[in-house]
Amino acid sequence: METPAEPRAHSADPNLDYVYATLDGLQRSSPAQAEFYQAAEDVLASLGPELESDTHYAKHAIIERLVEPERQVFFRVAWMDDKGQVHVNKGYRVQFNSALGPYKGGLRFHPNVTASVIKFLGFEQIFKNALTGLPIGGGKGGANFNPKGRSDAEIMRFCQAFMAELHRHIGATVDVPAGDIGVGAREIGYLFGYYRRLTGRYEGALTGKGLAWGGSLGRVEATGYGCVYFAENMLNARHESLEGNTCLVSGAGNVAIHTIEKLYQLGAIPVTCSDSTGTIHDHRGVDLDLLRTIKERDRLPLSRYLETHPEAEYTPLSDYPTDGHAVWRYPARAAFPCATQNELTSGDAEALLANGVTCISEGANMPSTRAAVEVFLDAGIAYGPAKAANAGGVATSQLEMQQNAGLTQWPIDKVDARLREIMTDIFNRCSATAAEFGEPNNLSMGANIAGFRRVANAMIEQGLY
Ligand code: NDP
Ligand code: 2IT
Repeated sequence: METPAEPRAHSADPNLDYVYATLDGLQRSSPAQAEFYQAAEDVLASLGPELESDTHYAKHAIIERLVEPERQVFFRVAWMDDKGQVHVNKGYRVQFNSALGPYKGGLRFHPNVTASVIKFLGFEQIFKNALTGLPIGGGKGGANFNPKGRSDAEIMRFCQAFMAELHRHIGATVDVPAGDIGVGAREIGYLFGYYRRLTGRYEGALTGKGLAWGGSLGRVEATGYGCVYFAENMLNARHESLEGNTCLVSGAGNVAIHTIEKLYQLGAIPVTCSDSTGTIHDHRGVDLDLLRTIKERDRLPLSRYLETHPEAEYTPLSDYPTDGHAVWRYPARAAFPCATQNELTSGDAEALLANGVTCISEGANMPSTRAAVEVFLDAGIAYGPAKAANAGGVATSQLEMQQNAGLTQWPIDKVDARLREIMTDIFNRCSATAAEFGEPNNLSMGANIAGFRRVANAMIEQGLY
């Protein structure tokens, strides 16, 4: 995998000196946090034109305050497996910024979780949540726990041990976690059950809940559907559409599955999916029912797909040991990275362009390396950065919070209509902001500046805290 670009110590733009001085400071105070540094550099390096037009941000030390989480909780999670063996994992909740509302963001259970990974996700979440236009701050949490191969009873004991500490720090108007990699409906159920037991409160302290106990219709689908709605917005602005077009999707989890489902509904043909073991290419279109059986019901590796469809192509992950991933090496019109961070390198980006891709909509968080993003922006294709394109999940989580606060449940049509509306608003916000600076196609810059403005102004208006 490509490593993040080395930071530039100085730049030709004097407004970026403030930015790079902050990034240098960050590298000294938070060494060895490559993912966090990458996310911070992506946002901060876009801010030059905004800092030039509005100089009061420096006086308020907004950049320095934004990169420092308001609070970080690191805790031990000790739990017992089915054989009576005790295990210890590291638990995290980073409460990054609450200027716009209660901290909001998912929990990730994956063995590669570190403080850096949680901080990058929490930092991204601040701007993503701001872009939704809804009253939610930014946070993220998780653990370096590997759920693979664990029984339901082990997952339950782990979730209970995790919540034994987390419950002190969350609440419906304080901090509202949800799912992310390795945390789906099953885990949210165990976490919510234990939160209730510990606090005695039946309240919306988590989102992604079951439909019978406070969940919102449409939340499970929202990130994937929203990511496709965002692509549709980008293409419509270019007088194009997804209908009839071949699409590449990576991942085989919640976001990938619902991206594939919505692509089919809109008449597109998704031909790939991938997991941590390899990639499937099925030129007639991915068999969605089979994918769900293998990954959602049975939790098995994707190679099982070949047992039903031996004519599909399977490439093990190990076939791409250095720069790139098989999933990005097929002809298509649009691509939807929906697995994990830095899964799409500059080599992949070049291959996508060469194979006819003109639209990228990021379902995963920070799936493209900085070098890959440069390739997309230089080519002028429709590029929807994660913090805009995958905001439909957290936006629908906020709709769940609204329903919980009103002790009600909305019909699916209402939730889906709101989701479509929110994704269009985000697209319009990003492109209008980018247009202010003469680069209407640069949605990355538009997303970063639009998100930054909303948070920064709220921080200034609320005084020093
Ligand atoms: P899931 O756990 O449901 O699925 C994750 C998928 O990505 C799995 O197919 C998994 O493979 C694969 N994957 C995970 N880590 C790696 C890795 N290191 N290398 C290769 N493949 C990997 O998670 P989600 O679908 O919820 O999340 C996917 C992405 O979307 C993440 O970046 C997440 O942050 C982002 N996201 C999720 C939202 C949500 O609402 N769930 C909202 C916004 C963004 P395997 O099955 O082998 O483990
Ligand atoms: O990255 C994300 O936006 C999520 N994992 C969803 C967060 C949420 O609170 O719904």
